[in-house]
Amino acid sequence: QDDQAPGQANTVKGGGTRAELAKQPPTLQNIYGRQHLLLDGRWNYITDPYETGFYNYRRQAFDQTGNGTGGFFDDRKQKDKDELIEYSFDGSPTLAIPGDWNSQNAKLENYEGTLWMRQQFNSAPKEGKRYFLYFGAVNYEAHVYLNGKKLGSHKGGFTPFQFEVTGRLLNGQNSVVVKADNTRHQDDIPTVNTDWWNYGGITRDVLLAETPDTYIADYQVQLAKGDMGRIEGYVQMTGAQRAQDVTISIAELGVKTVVRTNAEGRAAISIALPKNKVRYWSPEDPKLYNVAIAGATDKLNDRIGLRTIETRGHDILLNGKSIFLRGISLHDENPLIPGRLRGEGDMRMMLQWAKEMNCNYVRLAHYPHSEEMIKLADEMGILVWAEVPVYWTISWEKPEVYANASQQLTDLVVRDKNRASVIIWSIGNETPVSGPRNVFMGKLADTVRTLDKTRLVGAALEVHRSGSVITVEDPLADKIDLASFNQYAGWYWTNNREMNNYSFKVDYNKPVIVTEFGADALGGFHADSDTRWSEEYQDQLYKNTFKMLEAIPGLRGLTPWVLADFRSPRRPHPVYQDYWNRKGLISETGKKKQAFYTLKSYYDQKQQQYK
Ligand code: GCB
Repeated sequence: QDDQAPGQANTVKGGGTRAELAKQPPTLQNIYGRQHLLLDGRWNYITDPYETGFYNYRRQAFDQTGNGTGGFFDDRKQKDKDELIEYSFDGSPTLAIPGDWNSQNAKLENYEGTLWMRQQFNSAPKEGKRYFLYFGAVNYEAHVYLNGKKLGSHKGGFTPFQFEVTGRLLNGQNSVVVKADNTRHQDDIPTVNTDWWNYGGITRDVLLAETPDTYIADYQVQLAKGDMGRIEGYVQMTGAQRAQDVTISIAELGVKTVVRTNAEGRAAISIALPKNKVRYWSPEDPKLYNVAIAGATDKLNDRIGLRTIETRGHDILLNGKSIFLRGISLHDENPLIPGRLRGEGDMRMMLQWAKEMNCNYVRLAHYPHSEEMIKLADEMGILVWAEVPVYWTISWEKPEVYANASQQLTDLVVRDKNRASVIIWSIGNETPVSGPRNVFMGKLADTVRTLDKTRLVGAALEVHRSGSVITVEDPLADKIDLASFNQYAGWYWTNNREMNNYSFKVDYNKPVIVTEFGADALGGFHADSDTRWSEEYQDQLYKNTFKMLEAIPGLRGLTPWVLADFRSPRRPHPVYQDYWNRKGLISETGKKKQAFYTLKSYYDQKQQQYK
């Protein structure tokens, strides 16, 4: 082999440099509402544990040394019979995208590293249109190339990102290549240690979106905080003609407002709603209105629910009325065909299970779930706690780690801010109290409030025991809107008999939300209620927990852990776990465990109480 000469900075068609590429406009609001081509389907892939397709043998990155030099992103095909090329996407196996790789090939079940994926598609780019390559999520680090040219990279496994590809699409066949790497690192978000499977790959939709030259980049259309009579928000245009008139209308309500965007393309929106006409969004009546946003150069439609959410003392007020959050936690994972939820069918199954338990609320743990899931929650009338993977022991003191967490939180809020179902932004789970952690989490709380003033801010805190009293002592509790915590009495400490000697003391004048409790039960394993892993043990633990929780005056909701069994590398017990976390109320074969019905009847009572 030859040494590769260190090349110059990679310039892209149209003269843009990588630095310019970094200044991409924010991800498109309402991606599914746009003209688009789905690039889902079968993608060819190459497993590359040594990153041979990314670095030359001197460990220099090919995309730094110039194009056409050996990187797999070149997607080269042998032309002459004496030509040496040691890879080929043609003839390589395929994966269904969206989809994690771990669950599609037994050899990849535990794979953590680099996989290259390629899709070919046809396009006929039009004059005067702009094009964006949009990824719903890639876990964890993605490098993206179009027709051999690097578009950029992205870190974070659960949030969307995009690259503008105007001027770079070929008329005819195009090749998009993604290098995805799900290697865990201490300084990532999440960090090395999680209780869930590290599913790698392109786990959500890939879209090629088309917009006019000047387009609606972003908007917010939601009720003003605590004001059921007024919509407040903004619209953001991007492009040469960004100062223009934009009309926002809700025909069904007879509402129409025209705003003029300023030189930055932005205009505030404030719309008075007609009295006594609005059907407010709620789990009982998940009414969505067609909202049309139309400028001179672009128009978009969205379906938006109108509701307010506030707290007053211990109460959570939805549209001014006190509610109880009858919830359940869930992962973005299908227990029946293990792997990430692949699409609407899988998602509907999960939310439907929650509804069968009489839930009006879900905690989408422990990272942003897909945009489709949130839209389904809007449609099905399920309130949502949305979270970022600031989980357990993050590197609290590193600015770049904070920047990553804050970016993921920002991307989540940007994406879902028009969804009525989302009522709580959670900034993390079970993060251990310390000075640096308090600063980090406190900043996240401030950040999320600057991004969205209308929703509640939560975090799953931890409890402490002193004698037989369980308390929450966490300075972060002062910065958030809820006294929200996980607790595992009867499972990680004490047992079904002893847990009854404990009681809660939660001294916050805020709604108390128990974000987790639970016990593992192997579906179909029956024994007495003192026998660990049995359905009876889990069921008894739920009954004991309800008794304890009922004594908390401010209790306004719970999301037991967890809706369905899910895979976890941390759960090796050969008989009871087999690398599954068994705290599901539904087993990996879809069978409801006893505690499912116990929780349902508790929720039936709560529903009556809060009628
Ligand atoms: C927790 C975590 C959750 C785990 C669960 C468990 O506290 O928040 O991610 O899966 O406990 O089963 O231990």
